[in-house]
Amino acid sequence: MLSTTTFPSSPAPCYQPGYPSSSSLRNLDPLLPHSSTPLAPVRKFASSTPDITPLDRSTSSPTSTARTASYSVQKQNITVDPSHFKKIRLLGKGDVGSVYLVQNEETKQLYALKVLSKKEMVKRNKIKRVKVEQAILSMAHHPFIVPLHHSFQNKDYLFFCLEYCVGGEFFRALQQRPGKVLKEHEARFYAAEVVAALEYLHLHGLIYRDLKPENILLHQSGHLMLSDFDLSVQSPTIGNPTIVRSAFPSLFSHLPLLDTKICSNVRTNSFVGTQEYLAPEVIQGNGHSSTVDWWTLGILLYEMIYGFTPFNGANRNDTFDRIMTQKLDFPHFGSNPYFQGPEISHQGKSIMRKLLDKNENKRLGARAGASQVKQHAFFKPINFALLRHMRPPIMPAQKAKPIDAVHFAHVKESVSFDLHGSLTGDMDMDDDDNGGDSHDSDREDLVDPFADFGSVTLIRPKH
Ligand code: ISQ
Repeated sequence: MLSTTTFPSSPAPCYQPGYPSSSSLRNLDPLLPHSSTPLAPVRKFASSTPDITPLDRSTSSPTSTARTASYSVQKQNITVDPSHFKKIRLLGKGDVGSVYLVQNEETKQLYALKVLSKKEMVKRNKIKRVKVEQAILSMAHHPFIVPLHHSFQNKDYLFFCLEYCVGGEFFRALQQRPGKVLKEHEARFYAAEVVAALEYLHLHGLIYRDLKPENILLHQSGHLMLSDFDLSVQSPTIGNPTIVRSAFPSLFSHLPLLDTKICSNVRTNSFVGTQEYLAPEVIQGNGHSSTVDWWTLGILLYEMIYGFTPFNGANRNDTFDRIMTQKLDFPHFGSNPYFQGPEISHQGKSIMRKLLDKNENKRLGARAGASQVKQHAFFKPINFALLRHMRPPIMPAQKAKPIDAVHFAHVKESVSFDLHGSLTGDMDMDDDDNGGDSHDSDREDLVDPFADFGSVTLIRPKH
């Protein structure tokens, strides 16, 4: 039995992130209905309609403070445009754009510049999604979320100028480990950082929805950073966190829990995510809530420890079948020649079992959100308040020069994108259809759908 006390005002979570002003985060559209069955045969699925309306970020003064606490992000209307940057190399390509390593010509600071083609976004019905992504990135201020420094646009493209994460994709770092696995204590460290980031997002009424190694970057410090918010969704109303007390305190849960689940108390029907990471309720399509993020954390933890995901099948339907019905199995490490340590602990298996409960209402985190997850015995060795000061298990090679981007795959740029020129250079987009996202783009000529994608500069303290 639980008793619930409403928290009097927004408390500071463990990283004192500062809170969005109520007006900046609450003017969101109601959720839109489910729209994307049948499923398209692609790895990542997205419904054709994003679930939220971008936040109103209009600023009347040259500098405005988006949040109230001392950790607030300050916004400035400094005019930044592509001519301020020199392109160094292509870091990655997606379906509507590319990410370049760029250098600010004046300050010599390196950034990751995400360049999105307006034409492609209109074609794939991603207009609202990109505005939502901008809203989230410019609001977020957390050590494990990639910081946005500037966003701006020109006639053909939208630009997100993001912190450059020298360590590259976590996915690649995992691939390079012997046996493509981490030791349990290493996996625990990264899982804890993910929990901290998800806690922050949930407190702000956001569901991340696309947790996977490909969306995690490694900062120069070795700490991870979540990137890519284009599938995230925000609750139309943000509840205040509450205190939950258990009537039957156990050894590990004698303290009251801060219920952050209530902050992102939203159910959405859109079908998004990456096949192997999809939660059963997402596949079912009857709506899902922030507990999908705890399911994906379970899959991530499993993949970090065992080197593969637990329900991967021969094809999409087989994978979905397994997610819906297959019991969670733990392989024996005897079969992995690279594994030299002890078996996975009882606590390790227990947290994976509880995160991967097919019943979303029984899943770890369903009762009180992140605080409940943090209280699991698996995280006992973790001091969440000091996480960012702990030494990460994988440190990007400190000898390598950041500008050499040694932790990124060499992606060939088939058509050179000219940051300084007329900017009519056509970026090479993948041809895959993203979950039935495409639609007729004739409307594009009538109104500029990106007119309200404002230029913004965020004053960030150095990491
Ligand atoms: C930051 N650093 C390197 C690569 C990136 C890709 C996408 C978003 C941010 C990034």
